[in-house]
Amino acid sequence: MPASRIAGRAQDKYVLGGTNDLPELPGSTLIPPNLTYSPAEVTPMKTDTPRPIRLKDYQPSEYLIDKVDLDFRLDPTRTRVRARLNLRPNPAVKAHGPLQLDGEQLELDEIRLNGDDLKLRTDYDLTDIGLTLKSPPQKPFRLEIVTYIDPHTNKALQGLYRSRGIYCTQCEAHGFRRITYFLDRPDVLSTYNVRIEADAEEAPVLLSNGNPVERGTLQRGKRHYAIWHDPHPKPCYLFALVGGNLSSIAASFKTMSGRKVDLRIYVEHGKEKRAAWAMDSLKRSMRWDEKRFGREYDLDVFNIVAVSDFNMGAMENKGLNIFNDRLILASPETATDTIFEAIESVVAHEYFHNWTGNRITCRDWFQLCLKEGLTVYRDQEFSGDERSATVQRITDVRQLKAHQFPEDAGPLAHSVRPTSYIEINNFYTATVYEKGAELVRMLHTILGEPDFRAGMDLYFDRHDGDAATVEDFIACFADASGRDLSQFMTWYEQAGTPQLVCALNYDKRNKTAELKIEQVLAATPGETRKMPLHIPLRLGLLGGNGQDLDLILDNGERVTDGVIHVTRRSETFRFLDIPSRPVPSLLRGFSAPVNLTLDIADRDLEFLMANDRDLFNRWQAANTYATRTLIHIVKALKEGRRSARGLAYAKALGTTIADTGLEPAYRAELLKLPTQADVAREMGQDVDPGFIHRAHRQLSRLVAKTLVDELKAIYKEMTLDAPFSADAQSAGCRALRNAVLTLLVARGERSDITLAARHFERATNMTDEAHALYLLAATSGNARDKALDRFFERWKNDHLVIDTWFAAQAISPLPDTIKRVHELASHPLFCITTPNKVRALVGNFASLNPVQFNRPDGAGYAFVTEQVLAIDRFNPQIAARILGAFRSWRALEPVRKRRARKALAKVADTPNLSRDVYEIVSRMLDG
Ligand code: 0A1
Ligand code: ZN
Repeated sequence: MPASRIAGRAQDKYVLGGTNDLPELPGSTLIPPNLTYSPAEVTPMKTDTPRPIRLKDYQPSEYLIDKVDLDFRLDPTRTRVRARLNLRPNPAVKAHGPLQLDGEQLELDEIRLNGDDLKLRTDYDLTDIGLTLKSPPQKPFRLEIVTYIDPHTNKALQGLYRSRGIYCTQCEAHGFRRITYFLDRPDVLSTYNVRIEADAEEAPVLLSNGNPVERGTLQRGKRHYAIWHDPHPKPCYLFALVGGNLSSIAASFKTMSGRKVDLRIYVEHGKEKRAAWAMDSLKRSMRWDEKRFGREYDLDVFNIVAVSDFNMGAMENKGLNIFNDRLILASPETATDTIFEAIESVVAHEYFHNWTGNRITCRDWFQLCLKEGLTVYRDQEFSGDERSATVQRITDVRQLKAHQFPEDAGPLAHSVRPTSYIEINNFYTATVYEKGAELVRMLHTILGEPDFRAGMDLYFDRHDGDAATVEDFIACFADASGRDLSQFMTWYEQAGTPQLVCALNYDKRNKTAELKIEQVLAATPGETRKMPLHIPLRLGLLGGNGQDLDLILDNGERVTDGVIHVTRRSETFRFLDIPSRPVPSLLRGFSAPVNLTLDIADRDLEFLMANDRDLFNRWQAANTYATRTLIHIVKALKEGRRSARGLAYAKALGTTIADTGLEPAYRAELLKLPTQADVAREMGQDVDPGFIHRAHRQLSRLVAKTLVDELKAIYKEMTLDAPFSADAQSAGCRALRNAVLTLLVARGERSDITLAARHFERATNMTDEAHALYLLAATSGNARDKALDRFFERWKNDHLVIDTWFAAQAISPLPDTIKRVHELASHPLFCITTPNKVRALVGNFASLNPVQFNRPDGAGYAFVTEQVLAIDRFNPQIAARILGAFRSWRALEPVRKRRARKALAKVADTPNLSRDVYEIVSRMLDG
């Protein structure tokens, strides 16, 4: 399994991490201390069956908080938080009842209203989910609340917690309620003043959102404080605080209007050099947003902090982004090219949120795609501009299909804008992020660049400072372009991947080609009736010598930009003046997130692989051909036959990759066969991962044997002497060489293993080293053990790099992997409370090792569910996410399906599940 499959997983880029840490706690299934303490006067809520929250029940807040003053006294186990809130009844709401503030895991110490102490039960009530002020004043008032919190015990990593001694916060979506009692909802926007006081030695760096105002020392330098002011009203999920002993690198940026912004990235001492690429990426992102979207940065400083314990990839807190350190720290020796790319795109993503998410935020959490889909679209465009747009599109589509398509086809399917949830943390999904981005991309395709840009400008203008909805967003494009986008809204409301069934018929006599298109919209959980969608279909018809024919419809219209608009369930487009039978190139650039069905002959795919001027579709033709071949081999294996298929595909592939006019990164994409998961997804039912694995090996070997001379020549040609550079060109050469190595190792000759071992030994960068390690870890024999031992010895003191060692063993298809993952779960460097470690071992095993996770004996399922239940006791968000690996269980063949159901049922029957795991497992079993 190539390294890129590990690190570049789509939504994981933003929402996951993947590497980490010297352990804070040794051992695997060590359960950290119980986190839920109930302060004496709290009435526990009855929370047996969690209740869903529904979009249709949205009501604006009855009260608003205009100004927030926070005063923190940092202490590892007893941090004191004093909040002074300026509240008022919301004039947009008629009736104002009691004030219900959210609050969890808090110890209330003081509460005053306009300076007067309040009395429990007389003036307010307290439960373990909040505080209710019984009769708040019906005019502006001040509330002062003092709470105590325990950052050290907080292993849920929401609210204020400690990561390797650094105090940090994570407030999206509901972390702020673990800091103080508050209206923890995104449509309550406030300005913040924050004072942080701490021990000067323990936390010399004290950061919060906005601009620095003041610093000072106390107790003769033993303690100190910092004051920050954020002038931009924001919801509390964007609040952040960091305190700790950190080092930093600095740079500055001059904005388009000439303002100077101080940029700083904070990292562990000794890691400063590894932050250079992130800083470079930040500066390029800032410039790009000015040029492409006219968006300028709006504070005097922009800070980024890298921490080791983080549930997701990174977080866009206003002026103070907090990152999983895996997505900041990179040097050629320690990080793969995939990580370099991920850093570039996630740094950009978080920065772009400043406008799409922060200046304009979401009215409620159902609108999550408003900020996430749009921001992913923006970061994909940035990466495409910085690198090869075609290769970027190929990798984005691969990821979409690998993660979002299975989600949309299984029990966890939901619309891009969901209508109900039990736990919002379960909705940071590929559907909201990646499909959300595809919807914005389709808007661009439908409207064209000028109208799309006008719509974006209008959105920024009209909604700056607002908490907006998807309707608000779409209205801007409708208003700016004069187009009716009402049908387009269905994309946000309807789950499931549409199937686009196409057939092309050529009429020789009339010289016309007729394209029949049908939208098939299968039912998804809770949604049986589906409406037809507006699908922009970019296409070309290729003439005999490979040129694109003019597309003239029978109404006389010329299809100028190659896009036709499918809006009905069933539709026919007739093209005139087609001289001979054309070869269709449909869904160019993947113009819509649909499954295309087209009865196309192998020879036409070969023709497209050689001639399509749309390079995305040239790759797609190769991919379709490979998938088709693999499925054929799987079927033959199931029937106990040998399939002779594959040679024609291998030869066509040889011809295409011989075109040295194509850039190396693109040729690398061509050489990567569809993954086993791709094949499983395409098969859709009665999936037997064992047969798929065998078919995959068979085809890889055939391709390698057929093209061995060409592959060896490419390997040699791509072995560069030049010093390392992270640029796209050099990374492309490494990717091509590594893709070749993958195939050669699949050939399985002793000399190929020796080549991989040499690749490993001589590697001068982590891209090559990790790639060879993954390949060797999947083989049996001495070379494997030697490489794993060498890697361990070299990197055991680097908490990020060592995760590759865990991952390589977790994804090895060898039968003893199950035993090994059990052992590794007790390894001294494994730490169950560190999300990157859990992802490296358990997450990768569950989602990137189809044969061993889906062992027919059920041992893979048992390992994962045991880990999930252990993790659920302290970090429900991570537990639920790992459990998501079961999302396609219903598509499995009967034996495995039974085992998977049993494993899930065992989880469902466990008492005291978190809301997170409860929701995922119930949907998985019901849907
Ligand atoms: N908004 C972040 C992702 C994120 C979401 C939730 C988190 O904690 C529950 C943390 C980060 C992004 O899109 O980058
Ligand atoms: Zn985001």
